[in-house]
Amino acid sequence: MGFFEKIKQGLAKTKKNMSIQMNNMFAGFTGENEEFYDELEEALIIADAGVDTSVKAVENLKRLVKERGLRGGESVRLAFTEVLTDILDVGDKQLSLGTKPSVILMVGVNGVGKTTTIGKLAAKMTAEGKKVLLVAGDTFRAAAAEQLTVWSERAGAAIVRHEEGSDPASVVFDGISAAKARASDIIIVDTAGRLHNKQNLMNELNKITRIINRELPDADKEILLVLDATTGQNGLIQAKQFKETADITGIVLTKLDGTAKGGIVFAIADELQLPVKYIGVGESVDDLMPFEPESFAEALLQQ
Ligand SMILES: Nc1nc2c(ncn2[C@@H]2O[C@H](COP(=O)(O)OP(=O)(O)OP(=O)(O)O)[C@@H](O)[C@H]2O)c(=O)[nH]1
Ligand SMILES: [Mg+2]
Repeated sequence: MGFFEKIKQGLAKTKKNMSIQMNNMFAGFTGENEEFYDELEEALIIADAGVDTSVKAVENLKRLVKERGLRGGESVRLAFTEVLTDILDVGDKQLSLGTKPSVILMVGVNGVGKTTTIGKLAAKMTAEGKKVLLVAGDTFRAAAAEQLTVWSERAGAAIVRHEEGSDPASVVFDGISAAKARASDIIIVDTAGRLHNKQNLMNELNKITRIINRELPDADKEILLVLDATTGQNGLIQAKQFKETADITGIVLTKLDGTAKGGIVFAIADELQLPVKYIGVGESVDDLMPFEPESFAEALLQQ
């Protein structure tokens, strides 16, 4: 399956939710028509794009339609693709990992898909010839390190793990030492999504970040916040909390395949002004895709 087809398939539920009406709407577009714009706004809100972002998108479309004197439904659909692409086009979508080693720290609440995403990313990177080392920084549950070990084998990546209950920061310290000794290219650190309470979790993340900055002051670092698209607007609240504690450099939005609320990606980009760097469209190893605003908007609006 091609890249574009895969995004479309990943968005099938969202498309079904919003675009059946939308395609008819574009086809029926006849120029100045408030009802058309109201319905478009509603379709976005239904897909969880958030009220502010939906209103803004439709306002921007109205302006383009007027400026360019657009008439036909197809030209309006293309203009809307442009508007949505603009909203999604925030910051740097590439991972910035130039140094050897460089570090990816994966954070997010429990169950969002951190460990799975690490597995998928590690597989991509080892396939590109990179030496990847995984660090099992989720020491809260024994099963977490087990799960990461399975992924490390699948991906052909090394792993550093300690026993359940040990200090996550010390696993990270050992992981960094091992990466230096083995000349690894990329260190990917898994973290716990659930601790005894939220403050605990944030303190732990702080400790981990301090160790990374101390041991690798000059290394390129990405702190990726993983959000589960099926939780919709809840993900936004989580993101705001994490943003207060950590210097999040990008978002991975998982489980788009499992939701009709894929419009959340617009709210994330627009309200948080953080770049979405990857999207998860399934559970298997090749179900992680680099996020491309234009392809995403196209896939959403194309029949
Ligand atoms: N359908 C679908 N399922 C996914 C995707 N990403 C992850 N999952 C599933 O979501 C579940 C949770 O994933 P994990 O990777 O264990 O999540 P986690 O954030 O590491 O969870 P904790 O370790 O408990 O904090 C698993 O069953 C994954 O297979 C995705 O893009 N699509
Ligand atoms: Mg996990």
